[in-house]
Amino acid sequence: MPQYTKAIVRQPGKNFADGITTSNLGKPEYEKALEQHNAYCEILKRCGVEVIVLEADERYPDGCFVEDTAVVTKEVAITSRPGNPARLGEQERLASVLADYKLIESIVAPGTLEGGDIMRVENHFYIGLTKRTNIDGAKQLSSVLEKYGYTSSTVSVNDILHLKTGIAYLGNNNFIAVQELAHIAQNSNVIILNKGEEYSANCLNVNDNLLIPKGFPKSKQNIVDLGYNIIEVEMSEYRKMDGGLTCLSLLF
Ligand code: CIR
Repeated sequence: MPQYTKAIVRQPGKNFADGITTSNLGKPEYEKALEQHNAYCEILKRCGVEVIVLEADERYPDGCFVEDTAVVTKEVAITSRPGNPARLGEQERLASVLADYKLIESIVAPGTLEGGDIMRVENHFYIGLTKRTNIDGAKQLSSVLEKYGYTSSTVSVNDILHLKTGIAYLGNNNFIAVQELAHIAQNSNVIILNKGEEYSANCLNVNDNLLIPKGFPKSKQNIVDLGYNIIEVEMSEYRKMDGGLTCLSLLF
């Protein structure tokens, strides 16, 4: 797994609850979201990462989900072009921060792409084709990645927001996935999620610590059994807005 030294995060704004959601879990509470965001940043620091915190931008209620705005490798940051019009523009601030650290390439119209659809497995990138990421966006990303020596392939994702809403690569050839996406990992070891625990597909390996959302005991046990060092993270307010652990940071 890549070892990370930095993370960019953006705080939720007071209008966080006005973002896009399909979850039916009720309105998130701003103060609680902020608390959970601070705790998330502290956990990243504990994992050895310097955290660059951007202030909220109230033009974008979903702006804390920074993962969707770029794909970052050792050599390059490819800024995305969000597929939901309400999020278009979020990538600009992130591009200006990333430019201090990386070469910048960009996805351009008519391509759309959100970082939540991109799953890196060693030097290969799976690109989920969803309502947010189209074929044009996938092709653009693929050709930039190829320039830097990475391979990629597309996967169709139906009825799930982003590819990584339903699958995560844990490292060491282990995946966790909802049943519908388990085929992606057919030559690997896959933990297939129990009904009701689907949200825990979105896990995050940070420098060999495995961050998992709090409240999913079966997934937790299955991951512990694989020998990972687990850190449970309270995500209740972000879950209400369809966001998971990976969405809250851009790691590099
Ligand atoms: C959205 O619908 O765009 C946000 N409410 C949630 C984005 C979550 N991001 C992610 O899964 N990478």
